Amino acid sequence: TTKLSPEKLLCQLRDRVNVTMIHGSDGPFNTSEWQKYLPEKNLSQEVGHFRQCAVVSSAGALKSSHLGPEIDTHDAVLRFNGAPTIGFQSDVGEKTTVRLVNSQLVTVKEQKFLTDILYNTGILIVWDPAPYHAEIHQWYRKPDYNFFANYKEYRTRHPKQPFYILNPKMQWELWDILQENSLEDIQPNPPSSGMLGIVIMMTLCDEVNIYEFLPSKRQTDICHYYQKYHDRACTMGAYHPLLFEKNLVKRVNQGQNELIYTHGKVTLPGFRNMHC
Ligand code: NCC
Repeated sequence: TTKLSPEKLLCQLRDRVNVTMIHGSDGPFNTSEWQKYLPEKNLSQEVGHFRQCAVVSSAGALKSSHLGPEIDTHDAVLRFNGAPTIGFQSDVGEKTTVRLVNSQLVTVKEQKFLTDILYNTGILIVWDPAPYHAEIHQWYRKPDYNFFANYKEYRTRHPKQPFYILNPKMQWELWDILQENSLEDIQPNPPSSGMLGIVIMMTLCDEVNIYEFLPSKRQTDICHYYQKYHDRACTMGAYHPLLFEKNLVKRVNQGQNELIYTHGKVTLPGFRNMHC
């Protein structure tokens, strides 16, 4: 493999990763039953387009970062899964524009997805690990977590809150690019929510600042900024090819390297700002 320039790599991401949400016209969702639940507007019709966006990882290294005010200056902020803002504003900010959640969180009862008010702010997007390049019908019959019933229940309870299902083909289009640009064979599991969220925001924003995805000097074994749980795999990856995701993001970073160390901050261009 020859090493692509950062510009070429960014163009590959733009041109090969189709970021789309399931729409009522996509079989097997093109039934009258599903029309009641899926949002009518597509994501970019719903939100328009943003100038500067922030993606906030859930890493323990955000603790005591004091990055909250900087994060809140962005036009839109993406957060993941159950990552809270209340009680952590000074480190992670208080704005939530989009929240990307995995299907396990939506499905497993203990996670309280249906009842925790944390999820009632912003636009929700759920994704589920699909088999490698599976056809959408095949995935629909056998999702990794069967989140469809809880998706419908949430939509019934909060019909006004936009809530999308990420088209599962995106994860493997992205995975192929990760694999092609890595020297080793990477595990055949989909990218983390973090990496998916970064690419989603690149479609909506002129510029994307990512916080504590590449760890700063505050790097720690503490998994999340909001929990006491210790596990190095949270930062390095086990199931998800997290290390390879981070290497790729490092390669295309347009910000100063020093800002990775001090702020855990990386800057990527939005797709519309790229000349391929
Ligand atoms: O932990 P998680 O991820 O919710 O974190 C969101 C994203 O932040 C980045 N991250 C997180 C912690 C850390 N120390 N370093 C990081 O870089 C990663 O990019 C990560 O994707 C997920 O990706 O959906 C994940 O979800 C959790 C868990 O399901 C949810 O938090 C809901 O409880 C997974 N953990 C477990 O299943 C135990 C995690 O593997 C991946």
